[in-house]
Amino acid sequence: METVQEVTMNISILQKMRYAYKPKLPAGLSGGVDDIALKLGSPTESAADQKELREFFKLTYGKPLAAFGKGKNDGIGRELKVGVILSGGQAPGGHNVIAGLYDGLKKGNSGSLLYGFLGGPGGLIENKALVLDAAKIDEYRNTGGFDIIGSGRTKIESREQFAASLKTAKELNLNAVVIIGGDDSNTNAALLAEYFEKEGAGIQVIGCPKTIDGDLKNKYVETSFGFDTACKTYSELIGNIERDANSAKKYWHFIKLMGRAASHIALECALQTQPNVCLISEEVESKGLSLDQVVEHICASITRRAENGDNFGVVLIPEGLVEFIPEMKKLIGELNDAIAESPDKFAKISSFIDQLYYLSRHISDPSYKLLQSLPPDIAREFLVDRDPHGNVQVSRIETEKLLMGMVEKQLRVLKEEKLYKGKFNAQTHFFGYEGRCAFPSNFDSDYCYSLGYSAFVLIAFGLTGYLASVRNLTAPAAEWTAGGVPITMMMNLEQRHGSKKPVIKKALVELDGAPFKTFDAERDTWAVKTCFLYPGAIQYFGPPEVCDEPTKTIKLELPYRRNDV
Ligand code: FBP
Repeated sequence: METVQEVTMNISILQKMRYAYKPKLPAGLSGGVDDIALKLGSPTESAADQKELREFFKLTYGKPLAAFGKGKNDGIGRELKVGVILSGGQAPGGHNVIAGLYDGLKKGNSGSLLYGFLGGPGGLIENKALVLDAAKIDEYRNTGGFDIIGSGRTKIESREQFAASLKTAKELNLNAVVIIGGDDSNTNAALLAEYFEKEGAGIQVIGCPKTIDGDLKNKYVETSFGFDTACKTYSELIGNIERDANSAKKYWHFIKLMGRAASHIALECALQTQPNVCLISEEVESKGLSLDQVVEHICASITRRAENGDNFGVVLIPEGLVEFIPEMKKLIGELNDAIAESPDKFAKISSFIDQLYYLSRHISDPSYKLLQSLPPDIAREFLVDRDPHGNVQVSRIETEKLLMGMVEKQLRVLKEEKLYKGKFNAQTHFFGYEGRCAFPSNFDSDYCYSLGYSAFVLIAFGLTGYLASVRNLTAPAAEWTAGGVPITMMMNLEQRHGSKKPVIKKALVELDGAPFKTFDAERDTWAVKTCFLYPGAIQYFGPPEVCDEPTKTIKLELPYRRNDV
C-alpha cells in the first residue's frame, strides 16, 4: 500500500519508472570509447547548386560521410567542453539527446563539461548557460519536453549575432556547440560551423535532426526524432475519437494535425487509424485543387456514408493545407509581401476593418476577394505575425473550422438539390501541442540517446559541420548504424526574403512514395465504410513488437530509400 507521501509525490510513477529505462545503443557505440573506429568516405557534393554552395561554404563544403564502427582509435578521450542548444518547437526525446551527449562526454573523460544554453540559440548569443551535471541529467532521462534548458526560435543571422556567439563560445572555452533542431536550425549550424572556421576559432559545430513534422529527412537521415512519439500520441487520440464516433454515430469530427508545411504527420496518422478522409497538402497542390474542390471531396464521403445511414466520420487535415491550395498560397504570398513592406506601419493598424482597407490597396483583387470571403475570425488569423524564419504560423489558422463551416454550407445546397438526405453535426479538434512533449516512445528514447552519443563521437573525432546520423532504424537498435552527414550535402539554394539562401531541403510527402501509395490504395474504401483502427496508447513496458515498433512511414519508406543510397 502506498504511503500518503507516495500518493502525492511530485513525480508520476511512470516518470519514476522511465528514469530507470536504459536506452539501447547501436552495437558500434555500445563498447568503450576507444573501441570506436571512424571511417570516412569520399568528398561529397550538395543536393543541388554545387557551384554556389562551394563558394558559400569555402571551408566546410564537401566533407566526407562519416561512419562509426567497432575497431580502435588513437584515444578520443580528451577533456572537452561542449555547449548544447535546443532549437525550435519541442519534440519528444530532446532530453535523451542531451543525456546521450552527456554520457558520451563523461565516458570519454570524466573531466569533460556540458553547458546547456538557456532558451534556444538566444542563450548562445547572450551567454546564458548552465552546467549540466549528473543530478540534472538524471532528472530528465527518458522524459518528454525541452524544459531542462528551454528552447527558442531565435535565428543566428546578423553579423553581430555570429560575433556574439563566438564571443560566448570563447568565454566558456568551448570545443564544440551542438544544435538540436529542424531544417532551419541545422542550416544555422552549418553557417555557424563555417563562421567559426573562418575566424580560426577551432570550435566545432554539430547538429541533431529534430522535429515532430518529419520533414527533415533524406537519403542519410531516415527520420527526425519526435515524429514517432508525436504521431503515436495523435493516433491514440484519433483512434479514441473514431471509437466515440462509431459508438454515438452522431458526429463528424474535423481534426487538424500539426506538421507545418509537410503532411507526414497526417499521412502517418491516417495509416495508423484509417479515417474516412485524410487530406494531403502535397496532393492538393499537385492537382491544383481549389478550396471549393477540397470541400467537395469531403462532402463526397459524407453523402455516400449518409446513403448507408452512417452520419458520422473522421476527417484529418494537415495544418499546412492552406498554403498548398493555389489560390490561398497566392493570398498568403501577397499578404506576406504587403505586411513585410512596412511591418511597423501594419502593426500599428489596430482594427481589422482598417487592416482590410490597408490590404485592399496592397494585394491583388482576387486575393482580396478571397480574404473577404473567409469568416472574419479565420481571415484575422491570416494576418498574425510571421515567425522569425518568415513562416506563416499555420498552427494558428483554424482550417478545421473553416472546412467544417464550408462543408455545412455545401451540404445545405446538396440537400436542397435532393442529393443529400443525411444529418450533419460536427466537432472540430486541433492536435499539435498534445504530442510535442509526450514521454518519448522507446524508439525515440533509443534513437535520441544514440544521436546524442553520436554527436559526442563526432566531436571527439574533431569533425565540424556534421549532422549526427543514426540509420537502419527498422532493425533492432543493436543493428543501427551511426555516423555523421556533412550538412552542406543536404543543402540547396532557395528564395528566402527576396534573395537566394542556402538551406537544407525540406522533405515533403512524395506522391510516388510507398506511404502515400499505401494510403491511396485504401482510402476509397475508408471513405465509405467504417474501417477505423484503434492503436491505443504508447506502451513503454512489454514485448518489443508492442513497445519498439517504429512508424508505418519509416517501415514503408526504408526498403525503397535503401536502394537509393
Ligand atoms: P519545429 O519545426 O521547430 O520542430 O516546430 C514544429 C511545430 O510543432 C510545427 O508543427 C508547428 O507549426 C510549429 O512548431 C508551432 O510553433 P509554435 O510552437 O511556435 O507555436
